[in-house]
Amino acid sequence: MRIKVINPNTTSSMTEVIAAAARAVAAPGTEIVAATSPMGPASIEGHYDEAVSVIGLLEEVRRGETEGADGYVIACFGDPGLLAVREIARGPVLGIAEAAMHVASFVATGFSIVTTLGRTRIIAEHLVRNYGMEHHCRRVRATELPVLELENPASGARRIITEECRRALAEDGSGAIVLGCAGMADLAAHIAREIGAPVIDGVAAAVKLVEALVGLGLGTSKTGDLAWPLPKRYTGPLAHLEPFSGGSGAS
Ligand code: 5HY
Repeated sequence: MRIKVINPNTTSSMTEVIAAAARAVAAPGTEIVAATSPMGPASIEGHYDEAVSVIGLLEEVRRGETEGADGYVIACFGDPGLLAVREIARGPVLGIAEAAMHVASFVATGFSIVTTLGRTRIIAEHLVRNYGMEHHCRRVRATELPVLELENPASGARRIITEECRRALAEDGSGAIVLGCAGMADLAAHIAREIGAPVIDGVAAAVKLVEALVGLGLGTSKTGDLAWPLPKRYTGPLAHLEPFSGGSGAS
């Protein structure tokens, strides 16, 4: 099977971290196609960044539909454009936040999310409610680390995130940690060893869940709100994103 893992920001070095985490858990026979959004923000750290990032993401999914992708992973913790992507995809589509929260709820009654900037905390809190995870998510914590500082060795990111995870276990009554950024994908194993509790990276979790869904022969339902977008005229610089009248969003 072929799983397309898309980084909705435009920072290719971050896509490399994401791709390595995805390939590390992919089953034999699963091909990981990693893609960086061709346009938009270098990092996603708020509602505006998220909104603009969706266009590049949709471009990559439309391309994936012509490349025979069997499933998709949206590798950004805000799960930007999740439902829009599901409308134009045949195969299953998972956001890393959704995947990580569900996996965490399988291994602990309560989990904490440790994310980057405080201003993005609300985005994670909205997703907790959207996914019905209020009974499991004990707290969303921020480290005030900008997304792109995660890959800067001088930022102390690994130490700062590890200490915040340790505090979460001690103070939130949580039994597991969900890492709140795709750029943290390479830290999960180290932090789990350090704090002695499950640490869930959403990229890895989403890859395994997409594999499971494809293995079950399941794709995105085309009955109801996730049916193909209705054909209509699109104008201006986004005219090429016009829904394809034959059904799929792929032209
Ligand atoms: C992410 N931003 O996973 C989110 C994390 C965040 O560019 N990739 C980003 O801080 O919301």
